[in-house]
Amino acid sequence: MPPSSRRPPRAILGARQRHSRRVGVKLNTKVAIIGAGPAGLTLALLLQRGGIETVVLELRDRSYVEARVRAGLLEPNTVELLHELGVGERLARQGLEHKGFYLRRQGRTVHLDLQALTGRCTTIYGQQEVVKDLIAAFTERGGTLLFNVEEIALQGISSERPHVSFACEGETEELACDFIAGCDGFHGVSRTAIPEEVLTEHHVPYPVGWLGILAEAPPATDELVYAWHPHGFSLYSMRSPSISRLYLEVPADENIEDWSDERVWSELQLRQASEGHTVNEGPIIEKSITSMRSFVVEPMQHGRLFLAGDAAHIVPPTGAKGLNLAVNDVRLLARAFAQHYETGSSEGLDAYSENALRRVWRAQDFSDEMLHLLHRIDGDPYERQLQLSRLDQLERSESAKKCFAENYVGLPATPTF
Ligand code: FAS
Ligand code: PHB
Repeated sequence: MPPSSRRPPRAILGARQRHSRRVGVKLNTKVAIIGAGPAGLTLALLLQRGGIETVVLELRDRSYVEARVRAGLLEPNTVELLHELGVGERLARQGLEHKGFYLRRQGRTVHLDLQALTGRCTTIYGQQEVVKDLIAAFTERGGTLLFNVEEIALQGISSERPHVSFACEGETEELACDFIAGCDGFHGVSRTAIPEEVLTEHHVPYPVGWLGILAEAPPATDELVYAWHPHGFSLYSMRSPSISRLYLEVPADENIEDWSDERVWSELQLRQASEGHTVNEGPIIEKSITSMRSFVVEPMQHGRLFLAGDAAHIVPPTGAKGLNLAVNDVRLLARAFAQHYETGSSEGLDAYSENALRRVWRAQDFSDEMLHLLHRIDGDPYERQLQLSRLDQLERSESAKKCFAENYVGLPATPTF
């Protein structure tokens, strides 16, 4: 399908008619999904597989959504679900399966063997590749996905028949539905549709950020390297045998202009240094600073609006949990919708928020632990010594390694967790 132009291709219009009977200006569906990121698209495919109609509304155009560089590490639960949905072919071919990762401090490198400790592995496969695979499968299977949608507004979320008004192609439309899934990320509109007094917001901004680069350089390591250094944290990751992805801890208010490519490489060489190890350098094709925060909103549901992914929670990317949590949320939500349409029971829907939050808080705790284990933050000498002691314990203690590894790969998925 051609990248989206301002006028949605006939197919989508056709699909729109097919999946929504136009009644006057009203469109109808069962579940309106706001946002075509990993959460919204995975939910759309899960419901499509169960024969539950959806319409996905996305603010940006297709090429933008498919080019956005973000996550890169997939938990085994996520990989299993993508295969289950029949969108794992390219992932199987191009994904890099990692049996473990390295922890480095003061030139000393320890390998955590995830497979030996948990029986499971992680996979490196770029988020934008996941999004491409999900969009292709959903639209090829006849799904309704509208890009360039503006002025989205949610109404009647506490009523039996909520609806979403939006503008597309300069036309104002109204989409009536049974349920709305707010998968529009941290800056989306869904969460704001819930009355403030209903929600509890937990927000922890961190005084550090990550300067991330994508470089055309073959990774000089077979698995990820998380490095502790007096100057601050660094991470050696990758996207393919020819593309490296690297991160440097910087102060939260750092200005990217102050970081020439030379300065980035020399700081990475310093922080990642270890006997016989250097960082392979090459042309930097993407360079950005990501702020760090922890955010959780409770509950993740109000009336017939259900939040999933970054719309409800943000974790610092240290533990690589964001995308994996988004997929876990919609795995639980899709089960609950299927139960509702098959049996009329709302048991799963009523328990969705509590079930999803159980894994969200686990990931929050682990991501916060990894951040405080490896980042310089304010450089407090006492805290730095505690970090080195924790890293030393991770080298010596099998039970510490096992607990860390279990959190890193993510505990197996269950119907309620
Ligand atoms: P997303 O933000 O991905 O998607 C929301 C969608 O909604 C977007 O397409 C947006 O355009 C759309 N939208 C927004 N407002 C809208 C509106 N009003 N109307 C319609 N649509 C709207 N996570 C990991 O698991 N592993 C990692 O390695 C990792 N690394 C990261 C590195 C960086 C630099 C960053 C920034 C994040 C990283 N993350 C990582 C976290 C990240 O990947 C998110 O958790 C993930 O994108 C969440 O997916 P969604 O909830 O679908 O939200
Ligand atoms: C990434 O490759 O983007 C990545 C990997 C592991 C992390 C965070 C980010 O912990």
